[in-house]
Amino acid sequence: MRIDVVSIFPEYLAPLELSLIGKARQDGLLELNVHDLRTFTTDKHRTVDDTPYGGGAGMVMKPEPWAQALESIADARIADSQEAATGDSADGPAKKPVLIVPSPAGERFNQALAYELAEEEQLVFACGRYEGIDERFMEWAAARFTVRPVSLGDYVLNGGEVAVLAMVEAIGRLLPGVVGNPESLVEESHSDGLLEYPVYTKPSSWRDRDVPAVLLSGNHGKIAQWRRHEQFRRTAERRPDLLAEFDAGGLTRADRTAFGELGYEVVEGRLRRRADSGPAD
Ligand code: JB8
Repeated sequence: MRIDVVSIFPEYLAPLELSLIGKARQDGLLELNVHDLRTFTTDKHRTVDDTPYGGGAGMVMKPEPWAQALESIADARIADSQEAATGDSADGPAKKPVLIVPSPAGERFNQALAYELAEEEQLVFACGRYEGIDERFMEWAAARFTVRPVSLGDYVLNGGEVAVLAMVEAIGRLLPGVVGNPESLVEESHSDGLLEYPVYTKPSSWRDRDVPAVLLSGNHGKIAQWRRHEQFRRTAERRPDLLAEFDAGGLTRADRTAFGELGYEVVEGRLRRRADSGPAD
């Protein structure tokens, strides 16, 4: 996969040199380039922002430096892959790269979107600052890229950089060969639409607190069922919103009983809070 990030604070992306993602880059599993938006300005002051039409607080990012930056990235891609200026290769017309624009007004980022984006050949991230980027740049970019405004969560950052760090890590660890033991990807929170079960390590008794006896029993069937039901309990307690999306079609009778004790019933393959089960939180 190739990832390009454009930002007025390229140093903000320095952590992508470290740890798992840094290793993936060294190993050639991920090509990641960070570009300084100001190198695509032409005025003496390297201006990237201006006042908003219609008035209001703050500044808006000018569209032209962004268009220059993305044209240079698109040209580099064609040169790299030896494609003709038509964008056609031996495999037919090239697929549009995905342009991800972090924004509190975007669709929510989640594990499903991370898996979807991990399938792409090229991702470009445009880190806005101030009040965001002139909307005409989005319209211009839509002809060349699949544009996806994406939000990390319902809170406001000062710019897109921190969101890009999170998204590149979430996507990068799903690329083949990046995580040493791919089995750790199937046993983690959100991999099956539920939160993860609690984990314990030695000693078996610590400051008068014992590890749940079932985990020391050696009964692997009982352990699996206990863990599954802990996932249900935690998800119902902390993230009931996830249960509304959960596919309840494959639940066993024991699973349904466990959900029954948590105040849920299965209706048409979906979990629903029972009318008589009291407040959810
Ligand atoms: C200016 O909260 B955010 C976010 C906030 C931003 C910009 C981009 C993303 C640009 N403020 O995800």
